[in-house]
Amino acid sequence: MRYEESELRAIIGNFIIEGELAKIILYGDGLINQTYFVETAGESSPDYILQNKNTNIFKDIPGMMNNIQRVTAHLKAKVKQAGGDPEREAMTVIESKSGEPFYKDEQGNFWTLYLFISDTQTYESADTPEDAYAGGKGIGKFQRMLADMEGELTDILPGFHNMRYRFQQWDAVLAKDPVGRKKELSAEINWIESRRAEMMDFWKLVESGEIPIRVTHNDTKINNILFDQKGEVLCVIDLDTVLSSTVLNDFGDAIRSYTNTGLEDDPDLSKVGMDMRIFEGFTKGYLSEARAFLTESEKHYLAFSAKFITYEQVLRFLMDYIDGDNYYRVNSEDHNLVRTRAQYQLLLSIEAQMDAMNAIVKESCSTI
Ligand code: ADP
Ligand code: GN1
Ligand code: MG
Repeated sequence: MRYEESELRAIIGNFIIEGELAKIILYGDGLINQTYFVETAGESSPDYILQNKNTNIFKDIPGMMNNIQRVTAHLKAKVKQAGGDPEREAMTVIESKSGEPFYKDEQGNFWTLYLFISDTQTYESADTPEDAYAGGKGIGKFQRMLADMEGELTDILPGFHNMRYRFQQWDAVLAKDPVGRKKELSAEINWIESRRAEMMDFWKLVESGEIPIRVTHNDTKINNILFDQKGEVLCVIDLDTVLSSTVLNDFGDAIRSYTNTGLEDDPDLSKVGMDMRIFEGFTKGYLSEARAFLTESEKHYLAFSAKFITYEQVLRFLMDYIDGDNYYRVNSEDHNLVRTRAQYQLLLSIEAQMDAMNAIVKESCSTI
């Protein structure tokens, strides 16, 4: 839904902001929330980022914002300790006039406001191993700073990267086949079924505690990092999905998006594949920060996590297609199927390069 400027002004009136409101413009390339840049008059007052939260996906905004406040408070303390600027190196949540980290309007829509972090750049893809190294370092540092945060976060997206839960959803959708699409998908369904046992074997290690649960970001795409003008990572943003999970999900999902030579939904499968140079850059950057806290089991499954998350993405796109396209925004009737096939192509490329990926992880663990 698009809002008029007068409506947005009224919404911002419910938050405590510094300075006088100048203008509000639609902003960024996010796919989930509606984001606006809020400019105030003059140099002395900060600008802001206003977001209309997607309540179809996020059912517990108060729980989500409580998680974000805990995470940002912890990050800010770490940044201060290291002599950095806590308002630039961590997100700052602005409270509403009633003291809540969000504003709920009369229609039940949820709005959040953050300090705008100025003089930054964002990227849509990692063009060079150096970009990938910087991104990997950013995610590794984010996890390192949160590694000693006490207590689990509220699970606001139950089962998000949980393979047991995903298979429950999968079995239910296949049994229901609500729009009759299953009959043409025997090859695609077999892609999932033929790897089911391998994926569950890994997930059981998370369930048994062999692979630890930590604070994780869960949406580690490159456009969720703000870089400074020199190309160094400044701040990890888009904290909507911070959860207690395995750090391997963050590594795997970043590899899935950074290393793909094609698009996530590329109809031309010859363009899709994993670029090993980008894998190497991201992995080295990540391990330069994460090597210090990762356990041997986590290091052992690092390369595998890229396969795991890419497989999960194939499953999620295919499941949404069979379900009749209820979750992901689609541009055409077969968009989720196109996405499924493109992500499967990426999965095959990852599988074919697994030995080389493991060798890079091993080398990077011992030489950094
Ligand atoms: P979505 O959940 O829809 O992906 P994001 O939270 O990632 O939304 O925000 C969308 C875009 O807005 C980001 O990619 C970034 O360019 C910009 N952005 C978000 N928060 C800030 C901030 N605090 N300071 C500067 N830019 C921001
Ligand atoms: C969704 O909107 P975006 O692209 O940041 C999804 C991710 C998927 C991704 C695939 C909350 O994230 O898990 O990997 O699409 N986010 C949610 O592009 O489901
Ligand atoms: Mg985003």
